[in-house]
Amino acid sequence: MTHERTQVAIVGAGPAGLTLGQLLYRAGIDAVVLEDRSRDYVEARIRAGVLEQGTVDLLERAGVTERLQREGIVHHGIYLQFDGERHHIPLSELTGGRSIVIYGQTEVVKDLIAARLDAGLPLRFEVSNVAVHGFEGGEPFVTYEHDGGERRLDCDVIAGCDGFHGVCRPVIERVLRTYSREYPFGWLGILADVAPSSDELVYNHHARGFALLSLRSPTRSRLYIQCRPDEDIADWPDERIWEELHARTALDGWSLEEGPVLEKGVTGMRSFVAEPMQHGRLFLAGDAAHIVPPTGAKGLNLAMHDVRVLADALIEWYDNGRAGLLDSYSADCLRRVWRAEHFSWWMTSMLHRAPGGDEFDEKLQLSQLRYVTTSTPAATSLAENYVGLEE
Ligand code: FAS
Ligand code: PHB
Repeated sequence: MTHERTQVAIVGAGPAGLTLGQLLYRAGIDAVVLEDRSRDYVEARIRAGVLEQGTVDLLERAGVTERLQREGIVHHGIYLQFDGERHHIPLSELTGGRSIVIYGQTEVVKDLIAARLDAGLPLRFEVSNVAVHGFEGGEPFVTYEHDGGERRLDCDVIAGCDGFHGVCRPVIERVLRTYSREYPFGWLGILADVAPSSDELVYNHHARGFALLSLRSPTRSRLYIQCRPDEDIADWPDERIWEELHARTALDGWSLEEGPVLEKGVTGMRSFVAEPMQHGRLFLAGDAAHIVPPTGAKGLNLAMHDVRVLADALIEWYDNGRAGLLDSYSADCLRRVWRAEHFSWWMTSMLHRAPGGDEFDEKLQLSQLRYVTTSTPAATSLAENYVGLEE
């Protein structure tokens, strides 16, 4: 078994792990990033598309926004559509100028990987049998296999950035309290080679189910429809998907443009939080600690907030020997986690047709939608959560 030492061992090369590695590097703190999938696999995963300004600012601090500044699309509002009407929520007007940036998580990950490899920093893909040890006794280390050999990585701290299905949260299961809600529906998402048919995102409430019109670039659309969580994508030929999208987004005087479907998939939906997000020298960040339904566009942005808090805490610890921010890491993250959990649940409940829901449910949803689109205080509440609450 080969031995190696670093300051911070980062498990997972998703946006959380990669951004943490970059922030630590720029602060002169060594880290090793371990990823069990291949680079191609990680870079091909299509996930989030909406970046809060805080996320863009953090990526700027990480030094990886050269392409984002060129290709990112700034949006100042979204639409809510229901009862045959499309209403604009002027996000920037309601939040003193804050906006969102449309830039795929896939692109964020590609930029972070390129930056790390260009700097010659350790990022190991296709590792296996990762296990974390010693984090309760102050001498943490990670064991794993790579290139056919067994490895041991000694460190001061382990950052569990390995997502919902990773290995870091399970090892502290006994000290965790978890909170979760499974939703009786999921999203079927497509990436289509066609210009978006609307200038900003459109969240559609419809009797047949929710639909979302989003985008990835001026020539590439990202669209979703609510579906059963166990939907078999093989049952959804492109024609059926477009038919459902037309039905759920129809609006007088407007039409949805179709195009070649480049990618399609079904993702389930859950709300989940594990408390606390730290134990000894193990710190959980991102989806390893919490999951939100994507309706509020919070998952990626929440992961980035965790990583900012953790990076600042580690820098304080290494530079000044003070552990205060590390000790309060979990509490400092969970305030924002629960705000995002509530907002994501609220957006999801307002816009999706729950199987078995009745007319009373629908009337409540329509009342909420009408209130949010006609009351400035109500619209402001949605807007400030959507663009990301200021620290
Ligand atoms: P990730 O899951 O992104 O990264 C964890 C990394 O750890 C992965 O690369 C994984 O391969 C690796 N890993 C796992 N186990 C490991 C092990 N044992 N050893 C080493 N590495 C290991 N959010 C939005 O805001 N909007 C959306 O539309 C949206 N859509 C989504 C669709 C899907 C299908 C999914 C699953 C999530 C979606 N999300 C969305 C949420 C998503 O963007 C996450 O919030 C974001 O990826 C969180 O980043 P990380 O915490 O880095 O976790
Ligand atoms: C996306 O573009 O993938 C997207 C946008 C907004 C959401 C969820 C997903 O709420």
